[in-house]
Amino acid sequence: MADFSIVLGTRIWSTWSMRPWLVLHRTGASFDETVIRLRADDTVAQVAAVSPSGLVPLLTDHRFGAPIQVWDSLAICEYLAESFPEKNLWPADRAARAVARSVSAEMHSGFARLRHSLAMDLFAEKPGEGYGDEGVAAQVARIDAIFRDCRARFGASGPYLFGAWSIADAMFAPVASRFRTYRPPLSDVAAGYVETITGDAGFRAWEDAARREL
Ligand SMILES: N[C@@H](CCC(=O)N[C@@H](CS)C(=O)NCC(=O)O)C(=O)O
Repeated sequence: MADFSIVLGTRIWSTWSMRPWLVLHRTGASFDETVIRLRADDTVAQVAAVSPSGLVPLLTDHRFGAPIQVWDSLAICEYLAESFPEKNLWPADRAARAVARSVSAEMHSGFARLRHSLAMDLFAEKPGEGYGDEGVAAQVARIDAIFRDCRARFGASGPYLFGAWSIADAMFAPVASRFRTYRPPLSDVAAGYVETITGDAGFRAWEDAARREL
């Protein structure tokens, strides 16, 4: 048996699945995965049968005898950071880590209008759609400001928000996908960061697996 198993939702749509999957993939740990089809007649029943929260993703750690279950995307990311300290899944520097946790939590709990109007649709091209909806431009501007601020203050050592890849990049990967699909106006820094994330090996591995699901 693999060390971990993870239950995901349909890859082209499930932003909450993509985030912890990218982190798990980055650890190099062995894992099995199950994908539940979202937006189907039996989705609610299928998810309820396996997940305490009635939502995916769900991670199970099989390394310690009795299986340890972790649900909710950010909790899974934190659990993996704790499990693999040598992978530096959060930035090593305290000040950078504080900001990385803050922007990750801000992503996790916020941006409802962007999530609704610019829903992830991994391979779609819908330039201009949704940007005019109420509140979307302001949320795009806030994310652009996060990208510019993190890259300027912490990004000198590499192409990611905090230089080296971190959980913060996984948290914003679905946003990069949305920006590629809907093409809202972005600063050069934000547009460059979107290219970095959508060209990343982990992101491409997610896309390859998504193609096999279609
Ligand atoms: N706060 C949760 C949100 C999880 C969530 O909303 N998952 C959706 C799929 S992306 C789900 O399970 N939906 C169940 C359904 O559609 O019945 C997290 O961060 O993991």
